[in-house]
Parts: sequence; structure tokens; C-alpha cells
Amino acid sequence: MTRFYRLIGLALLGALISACGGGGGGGSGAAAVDTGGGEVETPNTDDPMGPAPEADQASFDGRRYQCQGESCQQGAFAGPFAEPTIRYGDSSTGDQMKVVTTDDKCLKDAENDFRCKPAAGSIALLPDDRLVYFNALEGTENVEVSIVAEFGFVSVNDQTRVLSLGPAGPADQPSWQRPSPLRGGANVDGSDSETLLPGKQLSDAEDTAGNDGALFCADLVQLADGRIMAVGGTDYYTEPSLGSVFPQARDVLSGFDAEFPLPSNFGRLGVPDDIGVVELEGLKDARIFDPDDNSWTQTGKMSQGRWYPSLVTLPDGDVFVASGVTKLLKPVYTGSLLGGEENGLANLLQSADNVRISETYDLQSGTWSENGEQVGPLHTAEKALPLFPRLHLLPNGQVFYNAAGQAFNPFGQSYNQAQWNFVSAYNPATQRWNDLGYAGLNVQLNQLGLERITSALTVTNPDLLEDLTGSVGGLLGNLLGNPLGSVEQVQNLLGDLADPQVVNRVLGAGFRGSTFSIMMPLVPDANGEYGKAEFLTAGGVLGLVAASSPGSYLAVPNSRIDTVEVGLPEGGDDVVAGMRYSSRIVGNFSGPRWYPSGVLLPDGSVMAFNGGNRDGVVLPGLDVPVQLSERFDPQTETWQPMATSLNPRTYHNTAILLPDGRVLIGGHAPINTAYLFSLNLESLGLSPNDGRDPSFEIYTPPYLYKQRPRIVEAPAEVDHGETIAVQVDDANAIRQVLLVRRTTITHLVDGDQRTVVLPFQVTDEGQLSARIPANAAVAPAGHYLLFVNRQASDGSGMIVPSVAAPVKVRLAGATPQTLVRR
Ligand SMILES: [Cu+2]
Repeated sequence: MTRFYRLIGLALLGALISACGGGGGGGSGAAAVDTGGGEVETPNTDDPMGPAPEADQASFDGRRYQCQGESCQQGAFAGPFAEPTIRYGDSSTGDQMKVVTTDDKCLKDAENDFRCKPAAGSIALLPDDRLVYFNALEGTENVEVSIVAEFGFVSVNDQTRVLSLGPAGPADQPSWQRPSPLRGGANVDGSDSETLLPGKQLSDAEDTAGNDGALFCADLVQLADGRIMAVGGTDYYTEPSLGSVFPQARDVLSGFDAEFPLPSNFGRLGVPDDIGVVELEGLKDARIFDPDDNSWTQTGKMSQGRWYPSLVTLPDGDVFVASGVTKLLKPVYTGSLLGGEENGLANLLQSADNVRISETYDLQSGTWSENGEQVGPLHTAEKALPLFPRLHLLPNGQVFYNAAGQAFNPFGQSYNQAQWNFVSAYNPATQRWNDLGYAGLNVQLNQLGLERITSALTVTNPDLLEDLTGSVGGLLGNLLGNPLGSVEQVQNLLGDLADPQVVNRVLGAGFRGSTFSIMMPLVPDANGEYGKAEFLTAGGVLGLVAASSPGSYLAVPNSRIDTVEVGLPEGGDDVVAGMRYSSRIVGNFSGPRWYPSGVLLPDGSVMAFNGGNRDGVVLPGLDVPVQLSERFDPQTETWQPMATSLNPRTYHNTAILLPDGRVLIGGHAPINTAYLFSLNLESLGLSPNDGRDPSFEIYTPPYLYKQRPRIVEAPAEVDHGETIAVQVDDANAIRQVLLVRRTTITHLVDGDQRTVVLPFQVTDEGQLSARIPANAAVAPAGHYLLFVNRQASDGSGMIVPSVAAPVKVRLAGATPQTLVRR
């Protein structure tokens, strides 16, 4: 294995020595950093734990925004800015912490290992307007030869941070705090890894420390009380590992501390302390971050270890989790069978697939329960899904799977992956999945008797025979017994085929990998009901029907909007469980785009940021960063080019809406180039994969340069169905009142992302009277941003939002609080 890599490495080296010179890392000047409002960076104290939470009040009131030239139309990026210090302990510091103020992303410790500032691979906006974020793939900088051979013992649990952009005032004043425990606190005493062989044979799963409870690859969600729960994550180890078979080999290798520096910026080669094949095992752990004291605590464990799962908050505040994988590289669950454990066969039947069993977290008891039930080695309610499946809560309380997920992770393949092409809905009440359609095509599956097609193809489905005969019988029955219905479906398909955009439609149909699925604003009908949800998918890689993982490698510009109508009368010939699915083609990106971050803005448009032009997981460091931001105009349903970002950010980039309508951009923590060491080919125009980018930038959309509406007074807490009074500066100018859920995002996924348009009237007193949805599936309890928007007064037609007011939607039965004066 390593010889193969060394050969590749040397071949690449040869190629590079002949080809080029330097590339630069990130890092921002120690002096003043302008983040779009002009401000001075707050130097950190020498207190290892940093100031107390309340010391870093965050507010976005009073920010000033100026534009000139193009930025008045395209917006502007400001920064980058980054945490100014690196704190660490090593053999030279004893139990003290060393604090170094530096612009560099990393420094070397006494053990000659890199200590780096964390990047925002996952981030959430807290109820108090601060942000909590955590690193991704921490430790890649210390890979000597190949991440595949070494990351089982070079990796470390990811650090977390709290970022505040400072108090009210004209400019941002970024400052950082370090939560406690710093790395989330899961499995501090090691994890009971599910190795291939009983007794952890051939692996170093028992020997590695500090990397059994990584937050990386966990999904995160905001609980109804505003705390942030991170679920799943990574237990790293090596299986097989040379050192676990020949311990002396490890002594010999770690005795070598040689380093072969490569020409500048190319990185360096070293001698690894051991070699083998890394395993990334999904954790059963869930931990909660409490912004009140910046602490992480552990809550109930799941029954399944999940690496790259997805979460959705249910109408009652409980949390649904699905997919993820238990062993990423070697998903063969023989250990418990060989160990003679009772669930040995059930585990074995989960092999070669991602986790098909979903679970629900009970908010009151803090415990998880499996959805459906185990029937011997079989299990009801199982569903084959990709990793980080794009899930959303529909207004009917069901969980919608939008036929998308991360394509290549690496690996993450499944013998069931053709099923990932079907859009489906999970009903928490019946604990059953229904298939609604083939993504991107307007074919009604139930018209072909195929609404249980994926269940009929799931070997561990106890009702498999019934679903299989139902599907085959239904298909034949419909083709023969209901030819009209079937003809109509063929017409639908043909309609699709006759569509001038047929190439776009067929090409873009089915599973879409490694891009966002944005829920467009939920708009009430004339009765104030929310009967439809729409989802924008753009870019990413194609699934090519059965190759969803690894996907098409080359990214695409194709975009589509998928619609699910709910609450329809049962029995309608194109209605499945009260739902109808349809899909339409919309304008393309200006070019192919893999892993873009998508943000729905309070003017109804969607912005796309960063990513690469091809799959940076299939071939890391050989993708070209895309820094042009693009805006999806909901009126024309087309993408327009906007400003260009400052730093290249491909894998594990993030973007998050701020309460004043700007967007915080961060992240970039890629896999080492070509799965080797920290080789930086940026000078070739490729993605800088020699480590992470800990910096942030802030994007100011052009609507912030207009005169903005202002919320003067609004309630801090509201109940479902409540009519609220909102005082604004000019009620008659108001176009929309919006409830935007605070973002919790990782890997382009935020299962709870939503903007709810509230029905409102202008009262005689010149106030707004707006109605909070009575339906908790439209606005699950939690912390939101209340925006109002208006048409710009300069006739430009631009939609201009206010600074948001913080609003908490209470869980049914929670106590009221007083009004907040703004
Ligand atoms: Cu990742």
C-alpha cells in the first residue's frame, strides 16, 4: 500500500518539480481587519479558557455598509479574518497552555507536530447571535505520506469555538471563546469500536487516544430551547495496522523523525509512525452545546453508530435521525456474529450499506428509540439512503428525502444505491416510508403501483414479499387494468422528453450528489394554510442512476425545483399518502459546481458560495476552486453572477445567514491532495489541500446598501397560532414578514432550514399584525430571526430586508415572556 503511494507521490513530485513554484496559505494581518463595517480586532486574553460567555455580547444593530462601483450591484466580500492565537500544551509546556499570537494557520510544537487553528467545517447561529463552530478532519497537516495509511492515528478529535462578531455598532469586532470540553467530550475513555475481527485484532482501535470521539462527520441541530445537539461523529483507528501485528515495526518507524521538505509550498514528506488502512467508524454519541455557559454535555446514545447522518426536528420538538454509515471503508459487520452475539445476523445483514434504521430522540427524556421494530434479523421502516441525505420536514409533519446526499465520501457505496433516485417521505405517525416519484421526472409512482418500490427492494424488510408482489402486481395491474393511468404516466414522461429542456431534465434527473437542497420560502394560501413545499437543487455531481456513489466526478450546472403538495384528498390518482410530487427545470449555474454552500436570503433569493469544479473527494486537491458567488432570482428562476470571494474554499466550506442579512463564509478543510500528504498544488490553480483555512469572510448583499425597513418592537417569544404585533418604522411599505430559522449547517446540510412567510395586516395604529403558523410542522419550536422586507424606495425594485429581531417559537405548553424594546 504505502509503496504504491510513495511511487505515486514521487511521480507527482517529479511532475511538479518540473512544473512550478509557490502557493500561499490564508492568515490575516494582525492589524485592523475590515469585515465590511470597519473595525479593530479584539486581542485575546491569556486566560486559557477565554472570557466568560456574557463577556462577548453579540449584536448586529448599527452596522454600517458602504459600496462603490460593482459592489453596489454584486455585493462585496470583506476579510478574511481569523482567530489571532494558537493555544496548545506539549512536552515543553507541561500542564500549562502555551498561547502564541500569530497570523499563521499552524505552528510546530515541541514534538514537531503541527498545531493548527480550527476551520468552520460545521457552524450554528446561537440564540444570542454568537456562533459555535467545529473543525473537520483535524490533524491532516500531520500526515507524513498518506492520509489513508496514517489518519487512524494522526487524527485528533475536532476542536470547537464560539465566535462573536461583537456588540452593536458600526463595525464587527470578532472575538473567540473556547467551549469546555474543547472537543465536545464524547468517548474520552475510548470507544468500543466495531472491528472486523472480535477482540480488535489486527487494529489499533484500543491503542489510539484523543481520536475516538470526533465531532467531525456529526450532524447538528438546534433544539427547541436553543441549545445545539451534535449527533454521530468519528471514531478513528487503523485496521489492519502494521504496528498491531508487528509492534516493533511501530517502534522502528516512530524512531525515524526524518522530514524531506519539498520545493517551497509543495509541502513535505516524512516517515509515518505506523502504516495500515484507516477506518472511520460512526459514533452512537450525541452531545449538546449550551450557549449559556459554553459547555458541551453528553446526552443519550443511539443504537446505531452513524458517520455522516442527517437530522430533522419533528413538529413536537423531538429529533429524527437517518442514515450515516457505521464503518466507512470496510462496512462489513462480522464482529458481533463471529463474537456469537445475539444480534450478529441482524448486524451482518446491514453490511455493504449505509445505516437503514432511523431513530427518534425524545426531547423530554434525552433518549433515542428506533423507528419501526426489529423482527428477528429483519426490521420494519428501513430505508436505503446516501450519506448526509438531504432531508426536510414537510408541512404535513412528514420527513421528505429529496433524492440527494453526499456522493463520494470517500466510499459510502451501497448495493441498494439505485434506490437513492426516488424521492420519498417518512411518516412518523405510521413509521413507514412512501416513495413519491423518480427525482426530476413527473411520473407518479402510485399510478404504476410503485409507491413502495424501495421497500420492495430492501432485503431486511419483513413485508418484502407483500411489497414486492404489490409493486409487481401494481405495475402489471396498472399497465393492463388502468392503461389510461399508465398512458398518462408515459405521457408525463414523454412530456418530460418532449420538453425543450429534455437534455437538462433527463441529465439532471435522479440522485444528485454533493450539493445543497434549499427549501424555498413556505408561503401561506388564502386560508393561511401551508399546502406546498419547494426545494432548489443546483450543481453537484450526477448519480448516473446506479453510480450515485462515487457519482459522475465532473460537476454539473443543472438546477431544478422539486415541489411536494401536501394535505391532498386521498385516492387522487396522482396522490400518495396525501402528497403529490412534481419537478421543473430552472436556470443553470454559470458553470459546473461541486459542493457549493447555498443560503436562502430574506429577499427570497438563494446565494451559492464556493466549492470546486469537480469532485474534491474523489480526487482531492485536483479540483479547481469556484469563488464566483451566484444569486438565484426567484422571479426569473435564473442564476446571476455576483461578487467573487477572497479565499478558495472547496471541501467542508460553510456559509451562514447573519441577523443583519449578511452571510458569514468560512471553512475549507480538505482531504490531503490525492490521498497523500500535505501537497499544495494551488500554484497550478488547483484547490489548496495542504491543510485547512481557519479564516472567515463576510458577504454583504447589495440590498444592504439601500434604505432599510426597521423593526422597532417585536415579541421575544411566541406560540403557535398566535397573532403578534410587530412595530416597524413604515408599516405600509412592508411587503413580507418572515420567520427564518437560525441555521445549523454541516456538509451543505441543514434539515431544519426554513423561511416561513407570515400572513399579516397593517393595523389602524400603523403596526403589523402577523400570524404565527398554528401548524408546528411549518415552524417547529426553536429560535428564529424575524425579518420584514420592503421594495427599495429608489425604484430599483430590489427587495430590502430589515435587521432581524430574535424570536423564540415556544414548544407547545411552554411559559410566556415580556415584550423586548428595540
Ligand atoms: Cu466531511
